[in-house]
Amino acid sequence: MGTLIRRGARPRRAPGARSEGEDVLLVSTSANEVRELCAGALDGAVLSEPELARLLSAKGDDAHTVFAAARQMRERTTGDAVFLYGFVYFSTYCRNECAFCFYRAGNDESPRYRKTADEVVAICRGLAASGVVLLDLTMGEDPRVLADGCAGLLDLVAAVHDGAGLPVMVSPGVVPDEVLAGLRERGADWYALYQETHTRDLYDRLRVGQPFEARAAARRAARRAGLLVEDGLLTGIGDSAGDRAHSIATMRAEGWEQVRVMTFVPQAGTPLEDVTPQGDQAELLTIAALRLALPDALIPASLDVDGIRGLERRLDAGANVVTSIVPPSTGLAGVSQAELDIDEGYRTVAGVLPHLERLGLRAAAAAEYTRWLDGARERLQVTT
Ligand code: SAM
Ligand code: MD0
Ligand code: SF4
Repeated sequence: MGTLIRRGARPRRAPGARSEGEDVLLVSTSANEVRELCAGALDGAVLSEPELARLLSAKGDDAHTVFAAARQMRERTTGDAVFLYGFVYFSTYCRNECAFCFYRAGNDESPRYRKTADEVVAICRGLAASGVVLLDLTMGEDPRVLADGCAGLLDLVAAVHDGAGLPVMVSPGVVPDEVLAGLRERGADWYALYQETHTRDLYDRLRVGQPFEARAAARRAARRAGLLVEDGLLTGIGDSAGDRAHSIATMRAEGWEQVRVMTFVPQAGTPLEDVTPQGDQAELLTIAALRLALPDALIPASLDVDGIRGLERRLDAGANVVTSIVPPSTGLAGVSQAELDIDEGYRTVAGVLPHLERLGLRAAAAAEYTRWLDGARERLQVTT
């Protein structure tokens, strides 16, 4: 991996003795370093983990330099197009005990429901008519849906694929390799499975009782089955800039087609409910660093963290997808914000469009998204 900065050439601060003049020098050194790293990334340099961590620690004007570079990178790949994804959390039952999740098995406070296939297809048709370009079918690890070789899930994907006429993403948790192949056969395009962190000991505290390797292996199996893959991380759960840099480098090495980051939202009734919520600066810098490290990847701005008011910040950081568009009045929940902005109708295509317009961006049409998918599959064939 290339190192952009010749570290020996940088001015050094004498320990304990910092004059006013040196402060100025330090500030401009830091600004120069961030600018140099961003320029290097835009020139095609592969940033090392320490360099990514440096970008992730940028503050004030330096952070704005990183966001501006990320926007420039996005402009080169998907231009002003933004892909809007519909989100259907069709079963909130789960057998797992993820420490961060509202829907962990032991939590009595979360709403539990399971939609029928007919209900899901009707919701998906409505979402398609509203202008989304993809349908993300998400579930807790619901034993009923996973029974009999995941028959319920496979049938549902076929019904949505045939009935709604849009690309489909499936977010079912870890499923066996043959089920991944079955999902592809029934028309699924994407498999989403987030590691949350690629730092093993932190992972073990978050995804309690779920082997680290099994999750990583499921994504690779999905790719072999012909699915495009999304990985992602959580921030604000005890991760450092170094951990985030490691996640970015790991996801870059795998070359996933979509990568995401979400800020942890503390949930009632869970072991992490009293964690002090972090602002979203770490998430925004991670979006930007992801954009610089994986220029071709789709990167979501999720409405599921801070609702519609957080959207423009995430797009300004280099995201080119809006996720967690949920139709109002259907009884559907979000994952980390179960209710925020849903029944108000802000998490809809109509709610999102004015924000895109203000930023000089536009919602891509379904045909444009299909072309993006075709291009991604072609790139995959060249590299694997
Ligand atoms: N049950 C499946 C699984 O866990 O893979 C599918 C659901 S998955 C799409 C839910 C994702 O939402 C998690 O992987 C995590 O990244 C995010 N999430 C869950 N709880 C969250 C919280 N409290 N704050 C922020 N993000 C959260
Ligand atoms: C989102 N609530 O996009 C959804 C979810 C699952 N593939 C995505 C985390 O924010
Ligand atoms: Fe279940 Fe997914 Fe929540 Fe973990 S993150 S408890 S697997 S719904």
